[in-house]
Amino acid sequence: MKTSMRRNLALAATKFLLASTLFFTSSGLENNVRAITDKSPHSYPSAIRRSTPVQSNQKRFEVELERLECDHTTESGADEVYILVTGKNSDGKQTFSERLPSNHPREASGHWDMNDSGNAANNPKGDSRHITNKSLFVSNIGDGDAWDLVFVFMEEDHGAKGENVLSGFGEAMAATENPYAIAAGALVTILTESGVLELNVDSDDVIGVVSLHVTNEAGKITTSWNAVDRVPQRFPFKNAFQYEFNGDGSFYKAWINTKYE
Ligand SMILES: [Ca+2]
Ligand SMILES: [Ca+2]
Ligand SMILES: [Ca+2]
Repeated sequence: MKTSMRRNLALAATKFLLASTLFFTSSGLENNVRAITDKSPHSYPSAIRRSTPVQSNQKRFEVELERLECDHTTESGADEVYILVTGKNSDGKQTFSERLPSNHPREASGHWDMNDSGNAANNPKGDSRHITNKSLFVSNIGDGDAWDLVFVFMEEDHGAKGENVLSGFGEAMAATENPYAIAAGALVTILTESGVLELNVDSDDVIGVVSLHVTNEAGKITTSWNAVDRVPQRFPFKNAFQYEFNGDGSFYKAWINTKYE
């Protein structure tokens, strides 16, 4: 993507962020808080997967990508989709950075091949229209603690092969005062300075970015979601949102939910 186009997109996304923050304050937060306190068994279809044993003053919390659907690719042929998850705990000690499906840039194991035709899901031998049930984050949250997390949906082109840009990206995000409220332009700057994105080459593309602030107050888990970049629409869904992403000419839908025990 050209620098000028990137700048225009960043500007548009910043404007959108302002608008979505207003939307969020007026209605999204209420919807979300109501959703997370719904403890009906049907809200938690699968067990929470990865974490250390939960202590009495903690809650085990998971963010799950229930489904990602490709309705328009960034390029002709399949998109190579991966997700960067990064964040920090309010305790000032714990940080988190992970690339899904694995931290192997420009290798088959480091992305999902997704396409906007057909209806295949989780296709191990070809393109998938949908990928489902991906655990994006799991942690035990202590009473009084909070996590700020950012989920960057990416499409791989000629990103740095074999270079570990993830740690630099994670460190820069952890050094950000409030990752949950990061502006679209500031995020693109961090992606560029850490080497995830490179200017003036056929670099990887940003599909869409959302962030999450989750707190544990005396056992009550509260989530707040923010549409950071390239998110034209979102709708309440279960305990989180259905997001639309349109970065770099694409159109994706992501259904994300949260659960705790
Ligand atoms: Ca691309
Ligand atoms: Ca491709
Ligand atoms: Ca590609």
